[in-house]
Amino acid sequence: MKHHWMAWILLGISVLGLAACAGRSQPTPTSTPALSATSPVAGSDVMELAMEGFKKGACGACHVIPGVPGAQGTLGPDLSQIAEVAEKRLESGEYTGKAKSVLDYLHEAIVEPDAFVAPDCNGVPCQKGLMPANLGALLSPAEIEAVVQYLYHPPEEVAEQTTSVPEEPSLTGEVPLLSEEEFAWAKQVYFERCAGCHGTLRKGATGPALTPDKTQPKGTLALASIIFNGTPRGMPDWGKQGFLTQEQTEIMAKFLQMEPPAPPEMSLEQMKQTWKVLVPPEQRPTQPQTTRNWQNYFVVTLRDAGQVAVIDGDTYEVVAKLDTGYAVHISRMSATGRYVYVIGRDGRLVMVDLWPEVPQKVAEVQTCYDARSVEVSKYKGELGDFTDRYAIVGCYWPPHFVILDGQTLEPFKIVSTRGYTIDMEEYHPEPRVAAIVASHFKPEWIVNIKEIGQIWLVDYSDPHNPTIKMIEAARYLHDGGWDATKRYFLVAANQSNKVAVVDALDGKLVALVDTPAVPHPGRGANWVDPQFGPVWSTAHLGDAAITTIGTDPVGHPQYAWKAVREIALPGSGSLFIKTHPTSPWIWVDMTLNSDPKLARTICVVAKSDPTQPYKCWEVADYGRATHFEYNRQGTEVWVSVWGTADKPGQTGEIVIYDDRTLQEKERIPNLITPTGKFNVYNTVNDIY
Ligand code: DHE
Repeated sequence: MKHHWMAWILLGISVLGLAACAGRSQPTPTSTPALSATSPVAGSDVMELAMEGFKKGACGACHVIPGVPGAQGTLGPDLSQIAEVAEKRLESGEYTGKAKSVLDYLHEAIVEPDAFVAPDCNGVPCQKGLMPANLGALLSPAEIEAVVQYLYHPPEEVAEQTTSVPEEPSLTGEVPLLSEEEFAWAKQVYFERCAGCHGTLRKGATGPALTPDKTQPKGTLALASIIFNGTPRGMPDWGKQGFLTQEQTEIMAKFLQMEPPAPPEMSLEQMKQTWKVLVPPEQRPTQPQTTRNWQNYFVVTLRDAGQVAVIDGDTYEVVAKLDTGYAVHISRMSATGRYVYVIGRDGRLVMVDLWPEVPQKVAEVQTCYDARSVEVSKYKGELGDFTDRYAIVGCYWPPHFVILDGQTLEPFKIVSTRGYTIDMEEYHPEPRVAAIVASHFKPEWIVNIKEIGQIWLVDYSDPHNPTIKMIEAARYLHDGGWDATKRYFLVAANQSNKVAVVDALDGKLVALVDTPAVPHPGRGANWVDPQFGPVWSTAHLGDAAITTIGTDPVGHPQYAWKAVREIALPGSGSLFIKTHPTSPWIWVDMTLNSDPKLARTICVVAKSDPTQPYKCWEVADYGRATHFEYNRQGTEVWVSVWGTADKPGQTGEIVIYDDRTLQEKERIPNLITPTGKFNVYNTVNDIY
């Protein structure tokens, strides 16, 4: 059914003839987009017009289209054999749009893309709204017709190309211009919304690289559409969520095609200028002043308020709200549980003392411009008592970690993480520090260096002169937690679709486990599977599944460090999973799912029958459901409803469930964008 290119041009004069020749269904007379002899398009113009149409529509940014330079996109369906695919769909009855023929189908897909959304976009369901709805207006009728023809019957030499022969994307050389004001605005928005996933220098991590060689071939239209609509693999829909207007997404799209500006470095001296001891150690209480059950406090991130709330887990009262860093990210407790260390995305570390009647900030310091992780020294044993002695902050920019005094937050040691990737041994200017955990076996922190794929064991017994063992794992290390014995640390290498397992006792990598797309465990969930014994589970941003990995090399060696079970979920976009040793359930969210209903839906899986979710339900009628935490007793689960800071009544709340009956017990309303919640006792003891 393949034709020489010249023949294709000639046939372009009458697609009706071609349709018959190809044996495909013919377009209906009323809606046919086909060319005719009287069409304004004829002969070799067809190819040119098709190419112009593909370029204007930036189709190659999302699709593989043989013969179109740079068309290697994977967000939309592969269009190499779209006519055959369309024909099968029309015949099978799975198609639900209005087209009666393949040509109609192709035409409809361009001018009315949401009339039928294809079921498969490279392994994930295609997403409504992602394909720009304005192509019908943007392309001339003749261009649309030419594109339809091209896809219907690509010229022979093109049709023979396979998708396994990637074409080099070509730079357009046309860098869009922004005014100074627009550039400054876009730079700030990029830092606030995009740098976390794509990197400050845009070299990619949780999200793909966005350097000009990648973005220019996509062009403004396609980039803006992705920014506005999000993608099924976890890119948020900033336009649909109301964070960016159509015009603003275009400014962002243009910014992304320009060279990324590099932010400044930060010295120890600069950090010290921001350092404040608000209550010196000698003026702090020597025993708890409060009669509250402070070990059952929940420290709750109020993301967009730049605060944490300390909430009494017995009475549900908000005991204190304390100002912290910008877009505050996580909290970790000191080994004794008395102090909370809160890290903001702006690198500001705040230390809170939970012993006064009302919890109080006692010190703060800024350690970088962009940070995500903080941990403390926890080791107590033959080598000394390091509890509450040191803290460590992991930074995204500058790429370094900082060791601080655990009582005063005085920073005293900076270690750069710049280095070479484990796979290509290529220099990387921005290897960011992801999860950090403190070993229970040695005075060591396990520090995950995202972009180069190394897990560093940092010995803090002589913290001015730390020794570091660099373990090769996999690129894009992100978040993770201990197994139930706390000997093995499991960390997601998210864009590598792997979980790395480190033995903290022997100080070595024991496994790299393959998983579905973009594992995202938070700290994961430890439980005992009826078939496979002790396991640890992760959810996924890019796949609708929970992956379960065997963690018992002694009792169940045949399953150890293998993905033994996959549990299907109603959607992807999961961020967190949680359980408790005494609970019958595993709880999981789908926070970043592009369907608003799924984004606020949570599921529980029964440990006794882990083949499928036992129950899924929406926790609110707005916002996104995210992150779980148990109370100290392990009888309640707290879930955040992450709302919108400036929408009164819908800013966010915490919903509390009875963990045995799954019945709702209480709501703590009107919190500003609550996300992570950290119970003092559970965080100190790594219970999850
Ligand atoms: Fe997080 C953990 C990084 C977005 C809430 N997040 C982590 C960790 C890292 C990380 C490296 C592990 C820390 C550790 O254990 O030491 N997070 C990032 C990002 O780079 C990312 C993807 C994008 C960004 O721009 O920051 C990102 N994170 C988010 C959110 O949007 C969340 C949902 C809400 C928010 O804060 O904006 C969010 N991340 C959390 C939470 C944890 C976390 C609650 C800790 C989970 C736990 O139970 O330990």
